[in-house]
Amino acid sequence: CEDELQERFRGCMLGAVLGDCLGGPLEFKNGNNSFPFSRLKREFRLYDAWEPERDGVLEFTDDTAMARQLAYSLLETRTHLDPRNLARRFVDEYHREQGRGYGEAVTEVFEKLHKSDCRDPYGPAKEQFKTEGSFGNGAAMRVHPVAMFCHGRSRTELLEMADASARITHSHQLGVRGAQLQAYAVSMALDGVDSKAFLANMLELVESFSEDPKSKHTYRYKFEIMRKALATKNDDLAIALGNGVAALHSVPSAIFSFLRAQSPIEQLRDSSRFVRTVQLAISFGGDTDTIGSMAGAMAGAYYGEVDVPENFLDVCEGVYDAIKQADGLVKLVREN
Ligand code: 8NA
Ligand code: MG
Ligand code: MG
Ligand code: MG
Repeated sequence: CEDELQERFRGCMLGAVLGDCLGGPLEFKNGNNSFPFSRLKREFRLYDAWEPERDGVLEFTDDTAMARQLAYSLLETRTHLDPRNLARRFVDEYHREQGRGYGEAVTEVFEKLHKSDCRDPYGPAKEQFKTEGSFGNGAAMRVHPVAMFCHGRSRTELLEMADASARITHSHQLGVRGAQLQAYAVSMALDGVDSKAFLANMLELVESFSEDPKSKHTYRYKFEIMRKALATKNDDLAIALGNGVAALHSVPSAIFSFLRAQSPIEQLRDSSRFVRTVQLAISFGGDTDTIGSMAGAMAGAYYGEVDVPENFLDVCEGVYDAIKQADGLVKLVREN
């Protein structure tokens, strides 16, 4: 494909949907434990012989449901993020399809936003968990459209928009920082930044969280584990990095999967680079759809649509909408 931007934007949107759909069936299916690669290979072999008429489709979950609304909101407002527009979209989407597997607490935010007609789009999220706010990964899992929208803009703008999109549902700093880290990671993947500079930049961003020592120290700790594991080619990091629904215990795991899978993994040697990223991410176990989706967004952005095997387009729900949204965002970025 001669249009590199379109290639990367499509890869990003597709990668997120596929990671969500492919990770969905395994979400917490081994308790909090990881999966051996052999299990992933077995699972993925089913998809090679998939027949939609017989096998149906793997449905996307809340991760994609919310990312789609974020993309649609940006495509509608065009020049900026309008928090009330986005809040309304999240609420309407939730009421249309409540069974998408939303986090247990975030539905309270939707109900309160609905009752107040989203007058204060940030108000209800601040009341979560006795006003502590949610530190779940729900703000990070949907943030990749922000990275696409901010392509070519400054990092400050990117981080501000990630923050503004996050706080509609997540006001805990660890949840907001998770969204900013994921947005920055996707943005660097879209720019094709190599793994060494990528990791150095991520660490530099974490060090800049100086007003927020808890996020700085906890995320820094994760990146230090990651750096050592990448140097030793250690793949088994589910316990050290985490696989849970907290942003702190899933965003670093997705970033690790993206970086580690840039080098060959012996047991996944038959998979393309994109596929082995998603397989490694899902092998973490626990919150597999979300770790898979976040890693998929990065890998798709980095390798492009060309690296996404075509057979998955028949397996997963929502892929054609994802392609259309990516094309809309390409057009928007070129106009802005
Ligand atoms: P959320 O805001 O409800 O947070 C998710 C969970 O994290 C909460 O239900 C709590 O258990 C915990 N949590 C968050 N903040 C705090 C806090 N301050 N104190 C104590 N506990 C806290 O929803 P979200 O949007 O962040 O959740 C995203 C995740 O939930 C994704 O993985 C998504 O796929 C979904 N998910 C759904 C299911 C399901 O079967 N319905 C299972 C796992 C994950
Ligand atoms: Mg192409
Ligand atoms: Mg989900
Ligand atoms: Mg999940």
